[in-house]
Amino acid sequence: MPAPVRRLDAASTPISAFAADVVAGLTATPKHLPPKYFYDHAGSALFERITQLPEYYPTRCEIDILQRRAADIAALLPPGAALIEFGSGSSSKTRILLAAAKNLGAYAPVDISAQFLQQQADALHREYPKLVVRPVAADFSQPFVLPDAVQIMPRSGFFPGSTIGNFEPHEAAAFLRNAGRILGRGSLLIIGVDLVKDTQVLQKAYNDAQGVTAAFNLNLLARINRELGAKFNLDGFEHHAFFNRERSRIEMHLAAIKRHRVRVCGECIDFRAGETIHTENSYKYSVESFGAMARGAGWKPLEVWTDARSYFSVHVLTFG
Ligand code: SAH
Ligand code: AVI
Repeated sequence: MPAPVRRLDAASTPISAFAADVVAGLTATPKHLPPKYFYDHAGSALFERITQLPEYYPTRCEIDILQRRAADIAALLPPGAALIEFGSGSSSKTRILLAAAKNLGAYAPVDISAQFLQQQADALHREYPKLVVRPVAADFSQPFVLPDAVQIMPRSGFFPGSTIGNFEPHEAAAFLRNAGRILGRGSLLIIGVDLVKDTQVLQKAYNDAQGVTAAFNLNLLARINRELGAKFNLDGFEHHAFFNRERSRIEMHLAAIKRHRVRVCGECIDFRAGETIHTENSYKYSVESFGAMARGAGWKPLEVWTDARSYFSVHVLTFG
């Protein structure tokens, strides 16, 4: 019987790094904040609600592709491989692969949301008691170390959700190169990538009728209040999300309704009426543009599948 899930002992982002990034982003012009800070425990729970929304098509489309292709993916995974998942969240898509790939050696979910990760890893271990589960609380945009147990196994990567789209394109290419180094020559990466489509469909997905995406966006200010003792009035900001076709990205912003000042970590931050904090980009690719980026980062495309409407794509890549 393998050892139970190992406890995570540290938050993946030290408060001081969070404070420094918040002050740097809010004193810059235009104001911006890194989207990785959406994901404290409350943010992870809100993201799970987003995945259930009727307007948020990416999750349903990707699940459909993975369910149809699970056997093909399982056949490509080397026996005894460790599956390393980047940005695992609730690991719900992983369960589709685990049901098809019976001979995996281990599962290492990597996520910045440390407490949520621990809960999800514990739940997964209860469902799959024979699977070695080794959660890693880390920022995957920085160097991090894989657990010893998976270092000695062949490694395959899983990066669903189109989280790659939250990187700037040059950061996405750097991430892919680094993932190749972590996973090793000849390794596989199964990666979900959201596709360019009708503007209305895109904009609805980020402006849902129930306001869950707005709450997810505003949670960033709530988190700054909770962890850094700021006093943002959440009612003083509006959620804005729109498709910037020139840059091929959904932009999310928080717009100040009126002119005001907030103190954050000893700094006075002034807002003009209508001024925004740019909180997230979600880049949308074509199958070809993503393939070209992956090739430029040292990955060879092996397979690519889309859903019936070509809303979403799942690429299988091999490194080196
Ligand atoms: N894979 C899941 C969750 C996607 S949401 C799905 O497809 O539904 C994005 C996930 O990536 C969140 O769980 C978030 O906590 C994690 N994440 C975002 N930025 C991260 C970073 N820089 N390092 C590690 N994890 C990150
Ligand atoms: C995690 N990521 C791919 C989501 C996206 O669609 O860009 C985050 C999100 N932001 C708003 N809704 C969902």
